Order: sequence, then C-alpha cells, then structure tokens
Amino acid sequence: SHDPFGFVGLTYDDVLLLPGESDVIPSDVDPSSRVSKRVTLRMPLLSSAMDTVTEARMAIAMARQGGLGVLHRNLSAEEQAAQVDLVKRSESGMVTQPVTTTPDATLADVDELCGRYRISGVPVVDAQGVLVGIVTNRDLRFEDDFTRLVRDVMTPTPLVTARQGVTSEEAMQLLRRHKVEKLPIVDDAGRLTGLITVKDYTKREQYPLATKDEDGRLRVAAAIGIFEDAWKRGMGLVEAGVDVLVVDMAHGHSKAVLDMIARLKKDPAAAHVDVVGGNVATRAAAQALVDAGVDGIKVGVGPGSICTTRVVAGVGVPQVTAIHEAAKAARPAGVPVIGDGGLQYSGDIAKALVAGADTVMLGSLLAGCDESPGDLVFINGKQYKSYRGMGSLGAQQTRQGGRSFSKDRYFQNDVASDDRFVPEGVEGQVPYRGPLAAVAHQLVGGLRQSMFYAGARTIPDLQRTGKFVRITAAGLKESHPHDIQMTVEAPNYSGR
Ligand code: RVP
Repeated sequence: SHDPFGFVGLTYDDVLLLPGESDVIPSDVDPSSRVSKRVTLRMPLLSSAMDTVTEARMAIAMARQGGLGVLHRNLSAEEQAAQVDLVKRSESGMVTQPVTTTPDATLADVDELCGRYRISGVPVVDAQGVLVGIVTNRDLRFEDDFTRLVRDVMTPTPLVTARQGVTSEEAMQLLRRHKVEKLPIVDDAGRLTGLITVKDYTKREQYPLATKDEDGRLRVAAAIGIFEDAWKRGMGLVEAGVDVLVVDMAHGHSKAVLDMIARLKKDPAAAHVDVVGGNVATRAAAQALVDAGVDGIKVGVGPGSICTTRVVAGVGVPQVTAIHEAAKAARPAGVPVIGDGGLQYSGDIAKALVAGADTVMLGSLLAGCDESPGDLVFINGKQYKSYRGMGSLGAQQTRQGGRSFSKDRYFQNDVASDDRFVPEGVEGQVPYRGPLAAVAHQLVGGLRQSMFYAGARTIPDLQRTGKFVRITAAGLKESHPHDIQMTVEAPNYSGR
C-alpha cells in the first residue's frame, strides 16, 4: 500500500562538521571546484539568477573573484544577451571582435560607446574594416564640441599595431616600448582583427583567480526558461558568448525541463556550452536530469531566504538532505551539484559540500553588495539594498514590452493578470555589505577555516572525508553567540 512517509530531512542548522585530524593551515587549502562538467571555479560560489542579485556588473565581479554569475532572465532576450556581451568584453587576453567606430561618426557617438562598454577608446575602421586610426580618452579630454567628426580628432594610422598570432609577451613589450595603452591587431590587408589593451594585463595581475575561457575572457552563465521563446533566448545567449546555460525552473523534475536540456545538448550550435538544469531536491529528479544529458544539477526546492514555496505549496526538502539525495545520482554520473539557496553564513558552504554539493549559489548573502542591481536605501541611519524572490509579486510585475518574464519559473505563464498570480516569494531588503571582493573574501575565508578544521586540503578531500554531527535546538543556540549582548558586529556575523 502507499506509505507517504519517508525519511527525516535535515538542513544547515541541523548539522555541524566534525573537526578532523589536520595537517593543513587555512591559507594552504585549495577551494577550487567544478560547477559543471567543463567549467571549474577557483572559488566555489555562484551568484543567483535574480533581478536583485546578478546583472553584468555582479557577473563581472564574481568571475574576477574566481566564481561565476548567473544572469537573471526577468528581462527581454535582447537585453540579457547584451549583458552577456558586456561581461565577455569586460576583459580578455585579446578582444576578437572589438567595438569600433568609423571616421564619419561624431565624438558624441564615441562617448556613448565608451560609456556603454566601459572602455577608454576605440579603433576607427573604414567600410572595408581596414584600420584607419584610433580615438581614445586623450583625444576627447580637451574637446568641448562633440558634434565634431572622428576623422578630425582621431590619431590616424600609422599606429603601433601587431599581427595576428602575436604572443602576450610580445604584445606587452610593444605596449611598454611605445607607451601606448591599446594595441590593434591587423591582418595582411590592414583589416582590424583584434585588440589588446594594457588594462587586461593589469586586471590579470589584480585578479589572478579569475574564471576565464580559453580566449582569456571572463566566463558568464545565464538563466533561461522552457516556455514560448526560451529556445530563441538561449540561442541568442549562445551567440553572445555565454559559457553556461542554466535551465532555471522552480520544478526541474518535469518533462518540459528535461526536453529542453536534451534539445540543448543535441544542438551543435551549443556544443561548447555547458547546460545546468534545476531545481530539484530528490535522487529521482537528479537521475532524470543526468539521463537527459545535463552538465550540472542545481538543487533546492524551497530553502531560499525569500522563498515561500514550502508554505504556499507545502513542498520542499530541507537543503542538506536535498543535496545529499541529489548527489547520490549525480556523483556516480560525474555531474557536479550546485547547492542553491538557504545559506546564511560562511559555515554553511562547507556543510553543503560535505552533503554532496560541488559549489553553492547565493542570493541573500550577495544582494547587499555594491555590484548587485538596485540602489542603497537608508532606514534609521542604516543602509540596505532591496532583495526579492523571482516568484514575488514585485518580480512578476516587472514588465518589458508588456511582458513579464518571471512567472513562468513557477509554471504560471498562462496566468493572465497580477491578481490571479500565486506568488511563491516575498520582497524585502538586506543590509548593505560593500564591495563583492570583501564579501567573497569572508565567505571563502570561512570555507578555508572549515577545510582546515576538517583536515581537507581540497574540496574533493572534504567531500570524501567530511562528517556531520546532528545537533538539537540547544546545540544551535550554543553555536551562535549567546548570553551576551553583542556590541560590535563582525564583518561575517550579524545577529539573528
Ligand atoms: P538565498 O541565498 O537563501 O537568498 O536563496 C536564493 C535562491 O532562492 C535563488 O538562487 C533561487 O533558487 C531561489 N529563489 C529565487 N526566487 C525565489 C522565490 O521567489 N521563491 N526563490
């Protein structure tokens, strides 16, 4: 007969990691891990595909720190592809399709281009694509007439250039010797084929752990759905250079999600792109994704800080158990697991990894950063940033071209009006946290301490040897600061 009761589910606050014999110190451990079959991160953190967490600016910051940003999809397909483009162009060994201008453009045009792409100058090409000059900040600085034409202001050829195939050392030497900041790359006919900038070299030194593709460009992931124009959106993102597509649905164990994954994996145009699917919370669901050919599995039904699925629908699995169950199917298949949602402190990262995750995805912990979308708000002299669920009424009311893009995450794409929508999330705010670099340092620093206590030099070591002790409500109380009045908040701890 049908017995609906299964096992007890545990979450982060139910467990602690056992200290283990250790011969490593925190600065020696290696927190690298795989996010999908072909993408490895030096910092095992992803930023959530949410409109108050990840747009291009956050994705750039995450990749620079060694993590990965997943661009949200509550905007038009064109705008999302433009965000991918922004990340891919932000820095690189060599830009292969540089932003260019023409001799007949105005300085106002150039100024707009530089602002949009956050660049300091652009090569000038003629109708055949032949390099004829360059305009940089220096040419614009003392200019007050922005109706003037590029041809009258640019530094014309001959310029310091290099041929295709130049090594990065040679390029660096050329930049240094001629004291220029940009090195156009040209072919035999003088056509512009690339651009190397000094900024990319300084960025390389500044962000040695950055997550990069084979061409030295930052990696970026982006979310798509399954309904209507989701396929077209996905292909537009692939064309823009996305590295990982995330089929991002509240219930990943559904036929339409599996079909979408299988279709993406079969399409030659997307052959170089990894496909992550989710979200799931059971072993059977993870197995279904594996069978559909997925490259990474995202786990989490209901753990999110802004999520109300577990009360609205009464559905979900406490996150540590959900990760553990999904990993039972994913691990033997060699498919990495992303533990998505529910992390409140840095200590939760190692708990997720020991449960079976390879990386974790963070929403509330990153929504307060400078790089997340949205403005600072002041309340009683304290600073906050807004943070909302993608299943919240507010997110669903965000419209572009008369369309909302977020309700289909909850399979309510057929719902005609806002008052018929059944939200599965809420809107709120989180304390302002400053730049991502500082937040990421604390999060990874906490993980390094975890690995040191557990005696694990690498994340695979931690996954293999880490052990939990289950705790009670009294144990949890003891874990937090207790029986004192906290007078100073730590950068990695605020009261509950
Ligand atoms: P958290 O880090 O606990 O804030 O959770 C973030 C996660 O919550 C996201 O990555 C996503 O999986 C999930 N989410 C986003 N919107 C909603 C919702 O409205 N229910 N849930």
